[in-house]
Amino acid sequence: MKSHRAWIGLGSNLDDPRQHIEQALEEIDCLPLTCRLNASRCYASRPLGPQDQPDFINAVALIDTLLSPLALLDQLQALEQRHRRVRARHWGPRTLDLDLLLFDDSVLDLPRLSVPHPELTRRAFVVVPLLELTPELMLPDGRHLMGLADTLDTTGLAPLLPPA
Ligand code: PH2
Ligand code: MG
Ligand code: MG
Repeated sequence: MKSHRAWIGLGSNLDDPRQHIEQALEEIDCLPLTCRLNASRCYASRPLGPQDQPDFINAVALIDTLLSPLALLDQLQALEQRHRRVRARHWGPRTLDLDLLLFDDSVLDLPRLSVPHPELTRRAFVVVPLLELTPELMLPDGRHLMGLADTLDTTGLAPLLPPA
């Protein structure tokens, strides 16, 4: 069976966000048929969207998996549920958001899942940790992610020190 490389974006801005992210990184490593190869540092970031919500903690994980994209999505959504995520407001606060950013060189446009993540290249809190993990990363359309990073506003994005 062929294994796949996938990049997952993590975000949290409720109930001790750093703890949600650190725990989710461990849980991702324990998903079936999956191992986590690497993770970026955690970053503090200003909210994109509604401003009357706390700052986010964001990170990106790189995994190796035998799961299909939709099976992986099911696992990620189950993990969000375990963190008691409530889907209330669009782009509103959340305990844990897990976004499938990239899956090999796949381009998918399914009712439940678009890959690459449609907002990926517009979000500094995704692009900066992605580049930290994979500086040479090329998108399925052949563009180098590094070349896009210069165009992004990184105000309010700051790496955190590793946990003690
Ligand atoms: N996620 C959102 C909306 N806004 N802002 C930041 N800084 N980080 C996020 O992860 C984020 C956001 C919806 O997914
Ligand atoms: Mg998201
Ligand atoms: Mg999401």
